[in-house]
Amino acid sequence: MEKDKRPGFYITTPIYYVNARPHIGHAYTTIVCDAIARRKRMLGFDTFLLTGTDEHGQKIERSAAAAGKTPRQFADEVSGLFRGLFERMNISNNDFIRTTEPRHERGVQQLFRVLRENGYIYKGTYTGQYCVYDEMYIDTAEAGAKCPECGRPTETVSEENYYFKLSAFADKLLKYFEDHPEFIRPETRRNEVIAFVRGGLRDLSISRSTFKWGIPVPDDPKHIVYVWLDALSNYCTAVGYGSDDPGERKKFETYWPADVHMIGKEIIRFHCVYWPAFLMAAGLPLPKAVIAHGWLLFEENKMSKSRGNIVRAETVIDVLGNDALRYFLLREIVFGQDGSFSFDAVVQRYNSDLANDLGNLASRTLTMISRYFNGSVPYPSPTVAHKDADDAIKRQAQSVIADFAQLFDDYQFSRAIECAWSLIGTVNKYLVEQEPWVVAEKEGEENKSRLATILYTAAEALRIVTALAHPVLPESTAKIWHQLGLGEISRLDLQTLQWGQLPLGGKLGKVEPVFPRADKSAIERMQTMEQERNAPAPPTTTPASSATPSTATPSPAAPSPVTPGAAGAVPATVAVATPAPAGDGKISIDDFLKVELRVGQVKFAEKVKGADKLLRLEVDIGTEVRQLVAGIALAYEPEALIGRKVVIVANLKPRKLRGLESNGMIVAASVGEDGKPVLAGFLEDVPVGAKLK
Ligand code: ME8
Repeated sequence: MEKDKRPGFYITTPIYYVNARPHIGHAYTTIVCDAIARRKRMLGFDTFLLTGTDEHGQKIERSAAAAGKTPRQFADEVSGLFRGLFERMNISNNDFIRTTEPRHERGVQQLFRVLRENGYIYKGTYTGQYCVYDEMYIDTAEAGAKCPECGRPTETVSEENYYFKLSAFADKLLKYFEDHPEFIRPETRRNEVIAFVRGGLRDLSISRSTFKWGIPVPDDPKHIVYVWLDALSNYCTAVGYGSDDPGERKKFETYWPADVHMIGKEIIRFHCVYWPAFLMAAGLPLPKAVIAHGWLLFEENKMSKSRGNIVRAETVIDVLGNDALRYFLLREIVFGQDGSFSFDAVVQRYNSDLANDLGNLASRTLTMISRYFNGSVPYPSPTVAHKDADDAIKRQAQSVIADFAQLFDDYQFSRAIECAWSLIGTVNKYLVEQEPWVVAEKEGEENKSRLATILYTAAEALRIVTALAHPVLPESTAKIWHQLGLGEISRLDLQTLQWGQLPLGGKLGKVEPVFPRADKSAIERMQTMEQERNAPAPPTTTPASSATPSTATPSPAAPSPVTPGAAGAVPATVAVATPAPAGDGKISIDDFLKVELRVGQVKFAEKVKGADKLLRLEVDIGTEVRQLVAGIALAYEPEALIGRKVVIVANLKPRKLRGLESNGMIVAASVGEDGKPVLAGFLEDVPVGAKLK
């Protein structure tokens, strides 16, 4: 086979932990990489997009145990959820690596051997703190200290380990950062990493010996390889590192070093200090860039499985489609910074930018060409019916092609999209001003020519915007491309894109609306889907603990392949018992006392219209009567609740559900396979308003 002459481009997402199911944060990084990869392919690069799952380590071992599964069963299930989601999202990854695959395990052992042979590994004893949640050694912390990254309690470990001579790399790393200013982006992260390295590097323990779920250290299988050395190696093992197969070796030569490792900002140290040091020690080239983006926030906090404030990508996709989610994340979030996610904002963006701007431009332009020119792209008139306004569109389109490229390739996705949409705005305005529908009513050749010019101009601008937006909106732009009569959009060569390539006389495809408007109910539908998916609690996790009513602290170790504990995500429905927090599973009494639990009495109860699982309750809590919306309708008839004493979490922020304000949570156990809620109560009589402590 002849060698592929195209330039290569290798981009990676982080590999995601399988301790809980995917959420929009994971979808975000993956979508960003997918959009970049699609554009690179359209520019003629031999592009390789890698994603996958990180399946070893103490966190996963514990999560699996809590779910009553073997680590492998557990990892298979959750990894399958990630893979399934990415397929559904139409992610164009070339491979999906799992760290439990033999090809990866072989590669990690190979790397370990090379590091040892090169003299960078020695045996020692680590006694110090470890954060299981971050899978990170905190060797500066005292016993009992909290993790400086996540605030969870660290655990003291004392074990014989293999150490990596990280301290030998401080100067080399600093020199590398200086010589390659483009290695870490954005600049703020680069400065952070430089400051960290300047502060001094200690040798790093790279094996564990007190648990089993990992890759055995070669020639010393009592030890397993530290999960971050294991995980980071995926970027090499996925493209053939450690394989004897000539085809795989060739692949490694072709794609390594990676062009971009895309990550969230919280894992920058692993990627910009440990990983380059491992690679230097192994004599392998370093990736060309590590790009750290900000966090998606939901209700002002980082969206994370441990907080329980997650939103699933499927919810948005079910209601508005893949492209709506992609568009929102790339347009609304300023890449590199933290940005808020809300259902209202997604629907607003969808309606204004997709349904209104792009959707309108496509449907009115193509419908008029169908109506007035029998569905064939009309010939613009170069002379008689030509106006300055037409030239202005052409000029803007040419500069948008250049500006979009510059902004997008500089990771300024939001500005790149804004730039393309400025052309849509201009053309929509042009149509309003040129009034082709009025021109069409007039007799004579000149008017016919004028109409042809206007519609050609609009269609050509539409073609250009569609081509540029394809990496962002792969599904809908493919439809518009077909409607323009242009066939498969993926075959387009973006490098040669310019004004004037729309074939004259070309026959349009069937014209259909691409972005049906979303009405207000879309927001409610998404909110309800999230609530219903969250509450009741997951049945498959810890049946033993689910019998005990609790205040539903979402657990960092919440090991559910289904959903972490409900209440963190839906503070207004029903508090259900969830597994204990990670670490040593303890919270302080002060933490507990922050939760105000009170006895309340149900005064009124009714079903919430259109929501099978929700009841609206009015509950007397001694000082006032509160309205609550609770997800208990499948387990309790409203009438049966009136007069009943219940336990309420009284100091939660109010929240709207189905348009109703909910002021607090009702406490229930989650029982059985389907997590049926069972309300907490008392055997003795208790006064309304009494506090629980
Ligand atoms: O850290 N906003 O896996 P992980 C934006 N296995 N991005 C988010 C996000 C949020 N709220 N939440 C998650 C790990 N992400 C390791 C990585 S790589 C060799 C090993 C995205 O499951 C973001 O990319 O905790 C973040 O870095 C990654 O998911 C963390 O996923």
